[in-house]
Amino acid sequence: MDIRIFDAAQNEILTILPERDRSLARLRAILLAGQFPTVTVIGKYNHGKSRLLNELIGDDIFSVADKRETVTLSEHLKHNVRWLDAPGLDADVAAIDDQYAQDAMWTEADIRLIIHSVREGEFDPYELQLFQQFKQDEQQTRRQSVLVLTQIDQAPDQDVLAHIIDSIKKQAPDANVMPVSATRHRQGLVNSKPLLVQRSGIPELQQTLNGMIEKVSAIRQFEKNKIFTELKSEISELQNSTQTQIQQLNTTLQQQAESFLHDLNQVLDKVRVDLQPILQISGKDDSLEPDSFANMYKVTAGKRDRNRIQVAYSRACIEINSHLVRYGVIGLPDTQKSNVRSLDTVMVAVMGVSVKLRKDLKLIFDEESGRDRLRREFTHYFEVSADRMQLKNQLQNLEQRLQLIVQAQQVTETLEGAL
Ligand SMILES: Nc1nc2c(ncn2[C@@H]2O[C@H](COP(=O)(O)OP(=O)(O)OP(=O)(O)O)[C@@H](O)[C@H]2O)c(=O)[nH]1
Ligand SMILES: [Mg+2]
Repeated sequence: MDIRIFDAAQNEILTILPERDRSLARLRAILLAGQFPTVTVIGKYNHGKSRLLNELIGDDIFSVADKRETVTLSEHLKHNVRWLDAPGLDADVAAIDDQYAQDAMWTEADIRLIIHSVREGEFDPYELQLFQQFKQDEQQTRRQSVLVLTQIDQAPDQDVLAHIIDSIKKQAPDANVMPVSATRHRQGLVNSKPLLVQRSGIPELQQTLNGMIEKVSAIRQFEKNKIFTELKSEISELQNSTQTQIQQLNTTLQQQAESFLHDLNQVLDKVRVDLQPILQISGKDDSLEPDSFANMYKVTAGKRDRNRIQVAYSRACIEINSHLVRYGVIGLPDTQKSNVRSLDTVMVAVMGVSVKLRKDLKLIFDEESGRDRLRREFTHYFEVSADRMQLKNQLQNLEQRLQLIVQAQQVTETLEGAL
């Protein structure tokens, strides 16, 4: 599989499962390593990691020094194995060096050589904690490791050495512990002293490694299956919970709309009943009597009637407004706002400010066409009200997320088929 295809798929999956970055990085490393098992060294600086790798490879490939030496990852392919040298771990190490070390131990390694020099005595708390993390990881991924105790030639005598090894075995009870000396191995080879080579512990380590290397391919398969099984189940859980949220939100939106309309109808019915005494008059309609210059300052029957109509109209509006307020339908949407704040209300937008004539009152509140218009317009403003819009945005976001989840599900399946 082309790595660019993998990377695109990886991004899609990480969009919805960001906490799975390590698993995806591991899949990517397996893909890039191809057929070659990766053996990495892990341990504090100056414990002899690079030198041990050189002995195992049989060549001075990685640079060795009596100071902090390795600062980046370097790899070498030999005997169909990818040997990976990594910087030493330490509390005061630069973040970038440490990232390389982290990549080596968590992402790249098929087999971990956990390196500890007997010169240092037993594990320090940091090493112990790290060791326990590896054990945990081994239980989950089945990746293999060896605890290599280096520089055994530096122990003052056999008793001290045996004591150190013993106490480390107590700290790491189920570890595969192998004591070695790179110096002894090299001296044995250079001076043709097979016994010294034997006593260096390197041939035994090599043998152990060969057995482990044979298992790598099956273990990788196990790792891949496990990662994909987990990814698929997490994605499908996300899908279910998102679908449930969408359903709930849809139900809420629908119930709100139904209850808004139901209550509005009740208010409109009540207003209609309340207005009947004013709408149903027998005889002359005084409101139609025109004002004239002559009675400008007089109280006339026409003025009194029109005043009654205006008051009835205001009452109806107040009644309807209290319904709107209950549903948060108050201000106009931003796009419709004017620069006169007091007029920017849904009430004014739909109802206007005054009604003087009986026929207008009847048209607005009593006739079906008028009532339909009120229902239509108030429902419109209800739908664009702030709370309602917020819920709809939430719904839209969830639907977009669901789409991303479904995409991630598809690419996960494609990846699984291709890897
Ligand atoms: N006596 C003795 N010295 C060793 C042995 N292995 C490594 N050394 C020495 O220990 C020092 C550190 O070795 P390196 O292999 O560079 O150590 P490292 O763990 O790779 O160190 P960093 O790259 O800094 O993390 C060097 O001087 C090595 O020659 C050994 O088995 N015996
Ligand atoms: Mg090194």
